[in-house]
Parts: sequence; C-alpha cells; structure tokens
Amino acid sequence: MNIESPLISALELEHTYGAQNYHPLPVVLHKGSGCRVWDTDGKEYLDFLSAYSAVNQGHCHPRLLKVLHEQSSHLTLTSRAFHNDQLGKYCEFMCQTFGFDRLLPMNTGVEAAESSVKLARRWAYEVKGVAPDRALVVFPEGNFWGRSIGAISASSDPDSYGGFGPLLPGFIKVPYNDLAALELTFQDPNVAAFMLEPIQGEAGVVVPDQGYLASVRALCTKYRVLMIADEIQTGLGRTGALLACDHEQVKPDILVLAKALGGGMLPVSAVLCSDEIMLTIRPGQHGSTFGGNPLACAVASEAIQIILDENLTQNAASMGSFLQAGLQDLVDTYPILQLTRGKGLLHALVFDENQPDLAWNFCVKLMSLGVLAKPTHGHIVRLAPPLVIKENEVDAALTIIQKALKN
Ligand code: IF1
Repeated sequence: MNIESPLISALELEHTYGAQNYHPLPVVLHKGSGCRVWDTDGKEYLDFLSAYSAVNQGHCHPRLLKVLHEQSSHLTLTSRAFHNDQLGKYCEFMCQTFGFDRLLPMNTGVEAAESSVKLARRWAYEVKGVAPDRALVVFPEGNFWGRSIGAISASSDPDSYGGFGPLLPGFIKVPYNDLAALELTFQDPNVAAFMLEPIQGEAGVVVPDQGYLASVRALCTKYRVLMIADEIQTGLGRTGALLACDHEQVKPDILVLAKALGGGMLPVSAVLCSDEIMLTIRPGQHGSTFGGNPLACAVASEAIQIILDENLTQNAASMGSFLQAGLQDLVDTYPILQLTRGKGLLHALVFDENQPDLAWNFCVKLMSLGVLAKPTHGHIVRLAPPLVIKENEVDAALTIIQKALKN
C-alpha cells in the first residue's frame, strides 16, 4: 500500500477495514487539550462538537489523566462478583451531589437509558400495580437515546429504526413540548413513565417552551407516572446549569447521566433514583461486566469534581450567552441562516432545510478555517464546545464562523 501521508493512510484503512456507520468530516485527529485538537499534520482546531458533549471538561484534562493513571496502576476491573474500594464512595458522592437515594452504574448512555426503562417497568408492576407485561413508557417525538433495539423502538426517526424491525411493543410517542397530548396519554393507567431530554440534542437542539419541564413534572406527579430525565447530553453543566432540569427547579424521578460523566476518558453512565424504584431490581436481575468498575468510578468522581471546582456550569452560562449573542448577530446578517437556538453551550445554527448541502459545506469550510462542527439532520449545525472555553476562544470561533458564512 502506497502511504502518501498519515491522513491518507488513516482514511484508507478505515474505509477498507471499518464499519461505514458514520460519515465523518475529512480530518484525522491526533491530539487534544482543552478546547483545541490537532490533526496529523499539526493543524489546530477549536472543537465545537466536544465529542457530542462528552468532553465538557476539555480534552485530556490533567486532573483526569492523573486519576486515570493512578487508579489504573493498581486496579481497573473486578466485575461486581466482588466489591471494590471505589464503587461505594462514588455512589455516595453522586447521590449526595444530585440528591437521590441510589445509583446504578453502567457504561454507555444507551445502557443507562435501557436500564431506566427496565426500572420504570419493574416499578409499574411492583409498586403502581400495572398488570404483567402491560406497562407503557411514553417518549416525545424527536427523542434520541441510543442505537439499541430498545432505543430505536422509541424513535420517531426512520433513519434510526428503519430496516431493524421488529421493534419493541409498549412504547408510545407524543409530540414534544405538547402538554395536552401528554396529559391525554397519561389517562391510561398502564403508563409507567415518560422519558424526555430537557433539550432534544439529535433532533437539532430543540428547546421546549419555558415552563414545559415544570408542567411535565406536575403531570407526572398527578398521574403517578415516573419522570425520567435523559440528561446524557444536557447534563453536567452543558446548558448553564448542573442539570438542564435545574433551570426550572424540576426533580425527575429517574436521572440518566453518561458522556461527560466519564470526562471523555472512558465510557461511564449512571441511573439515579429513589430506594422505592431502585430496589425493585434484586441481585441477579440486572448487571454489566464493566458497570461500576473501580477505574470508571475514580475517573467519574474526578470528572464531576472538576465541573464543581472549576465552575464549569457558570462558565457555560456566561460563555454561552456570549456565543448566543454572536450567533444571533450572524443570523440577523446572513439570510442563509434561518435561526439559532440553544442554552448554555449547547447551540445550533439552522440553515434552510431545502438546501441540506449548505450545512455540510459550511462545516467543511469551518474545518479549513480551524473550527470543527458537524451537521445533524442535514440542515442543522450543532455548536457545543467544551465548557472550559474562554472568551477569546468564543470570539475566535465567531470570527471563523462569520468568515465561513461570507464564503
Ligand atoms: C450516535 C448527539 C446523537 C444522547 C442522548 C442517550 C444517548 C445519546 C440524549 C446514547 C447519544 C450520541 C450518539 C451518537 C451521536 C450522538 C448524538 F446528539 F449527542 F449528537 F446521536 F443524538 N441520550 N448521543 O445524545 O448514549 O450510548 O451513545 O453513549 O449514535 O450517532 P451512548
């Protein structure tokens, strides 16, 4: 094989031997630090995707590297067949930080989301008194919680569920941000739970009306339906509050976390809820080989501590309003932009949906100018830098975004 450059060889090798389940931008990354990443030619970029909000703390955070190295030098994995000296204190720290009785440790977001559906069903049968196999879980249209058979069974997006049938029964979809439709659905006593993202990520950073979350909370309480907050993308400071639910002082019955919980170092996810819900699953009825491993517990504790110590939530709020103002100016200036929307450091630029190539070409242009971002659903570009971003970096990115729009 004639290898002209590391970039060519990387692309060729992936193309020859890798699953083709993504369409990445033509950039091969080699190094990351804070908000910046470098490709194999040493070109520097500002990362405005943050690995889909999994590197809120910034790339290769030194405190995480230290914990990763220390813990991995004496114990990484025991399985849950035995105890380890990290899991208990991690569970305590997380339950006290987020205000829940118990934590179920998993690895990826979809595993934690699946686990929350299993807990909701089990609670419906054992506590709410729903007849066996009759529990229903409600999801908003536009939801995204992963690529498993369960997750795609809840999806309203044919790109997610098409060609993978048969899908799971017992899942109901309602329009997002529509309280009347939701209350109608809750009339069915078999409804166990309603799982929602406080802001829909994959759908294109869809922000519901002010007050929607609080009303969902009230309806779930009124109809004894568990409110499951999928904060896998919106949580851990991303929207300018520790949890997006905090913007409306809403406490879900079940909280699902992942992505930045692992600090971008390794997959760590978690389900937090009450004793009443969590203890419906007894020993041997759920599990995971890596769930709760000492390395993940040590890294996740430090990942949360960094968010608290470095006031990343507050930085996301202040830098986010600076970014949003700049994006709004661009929308007001460039007609190819329809609108911008978002909260904290989770934003989207919406292009004319009849010109989907615009968003892709815009991202390729951004890449050539030194900012990395990716379209979702063709005409929407998500802009979500690490929460450690500084004002000069937001300014630099806005300048580059404007340059890309000019061309
Ligand atoms: C892809 C984006 C999508 C998520 C929410 C659960 C999960 C995700 C709210 C599952 C994962 C990732 C998956 C990745 C693209 C990315 C993504 F919005 F973040 F950009 F797809 F919507 N809940 N989101 O966003 O977590 O199992 O992946 O750890 O699958 O293409 P996971």
